[in-house]
Amino acid sequence: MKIVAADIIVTSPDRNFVTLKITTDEGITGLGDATLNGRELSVASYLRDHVAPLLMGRDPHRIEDTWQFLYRSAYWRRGPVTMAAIAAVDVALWDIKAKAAGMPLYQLLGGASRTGIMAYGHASGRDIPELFDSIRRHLDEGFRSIRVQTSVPGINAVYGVAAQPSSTGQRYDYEPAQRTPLPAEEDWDTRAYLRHLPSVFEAVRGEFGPELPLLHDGHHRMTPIQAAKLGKALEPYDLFWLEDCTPAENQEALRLVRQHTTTPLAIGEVFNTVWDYQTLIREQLIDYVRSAVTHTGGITAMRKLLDFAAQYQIKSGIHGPTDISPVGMAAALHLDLAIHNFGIQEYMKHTPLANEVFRQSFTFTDGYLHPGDQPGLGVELDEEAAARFPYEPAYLPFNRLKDGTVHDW
Ligand code: EZ4
Ligand code: CO
Repeated sequence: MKIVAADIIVTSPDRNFVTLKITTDEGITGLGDATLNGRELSVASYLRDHVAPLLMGRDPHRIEDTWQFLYRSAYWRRGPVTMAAIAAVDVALWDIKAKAAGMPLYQLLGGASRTGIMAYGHASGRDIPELFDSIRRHLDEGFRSIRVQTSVPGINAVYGVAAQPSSTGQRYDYEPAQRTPLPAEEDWDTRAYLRHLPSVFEAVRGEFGPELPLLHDGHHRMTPIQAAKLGKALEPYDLFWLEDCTPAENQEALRLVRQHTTTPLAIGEVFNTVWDYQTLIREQLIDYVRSAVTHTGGITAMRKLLDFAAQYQIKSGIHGPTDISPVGMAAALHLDLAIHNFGIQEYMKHTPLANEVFRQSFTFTDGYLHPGDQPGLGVELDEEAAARFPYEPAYLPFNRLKDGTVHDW
């Protein structure tokens, strides 16, 4: 088999998605998700201008060889744009291989290690009653694990809270990117956040009991000592995990956090290679790997990363916000089903328009996801529908402290 075409489809059904479609001389096609929220066109260009010409005539079955060729021949290694582009090629080739085999992709990864994939949903509220309503809604939808994000008195707009005001007047639900010519400005105050958050978890545990797994995302905003303090303060509420407590490109920062708290730690949605985890995994400084399949070099690289993590009893917690397209989500689900050290899967439903463009066969039943049993990934792209929604510029917000200093968002 030979690759005869590699097309890049940019579409914006409620939000931007970049999709790679690889076609073979036998007429088999494979899809890969190349979406990098707020920087979409850079990956589209990387693929269209620099990678697609290299794929022509190659044997699509040679996935490992193609991965190593794209990684090493670029000379300029790693980084979110490069690794998102390599991931898209990798996932598209796995889609082709599985379709050629007539099997759902998870069968090629070793087969199912479980019957369903535990997913967590995202509850949020501007105050406690609104938060409780949101948690109840998620429980009614079937979620059995819930991420809790909340407004903080004294801060106008906090990451992860739906229905807050925005400096640009546009916001849709939990999706933080906004279709605006400039990034929205949000405000931040770590002391106010640290004072407020434990009382929210106390209220949630009081209302919903000790059983429900609860998660929280710190979104890279604390220093190590602040993160240690928060982890300790949250211990009575038995979190499933505290995510991205510090900007973890400094892996050593987690040593200090770890010495002070038994709250489980999850990190890595902005990472893109195994090297970003080297110290974190070897020293057992985290409990969950948060990488997206789409941003960390695809299934080939994620499998290696998660096998490395497994040696240290560290589990998966694959990134799954709406900026991962249904193609990227399906790739995550096939991997989740196959690996032994699965932890939990983030899941945020896409909008009806997105579902019109990407026809999916994965299911969500009683809190558990399953990738389905269609050959390949099980996602089809409706290119006519995609063409109806042209790219729209969108940016993630950024943060300033009270005195105007730019802070981590
Ligand atoms: O802010 O994917 O845990 N999930 C997250 C996400 C990220 C977005 C950024 O594009 O932190 O909501
Ligand atoms: Co996160």
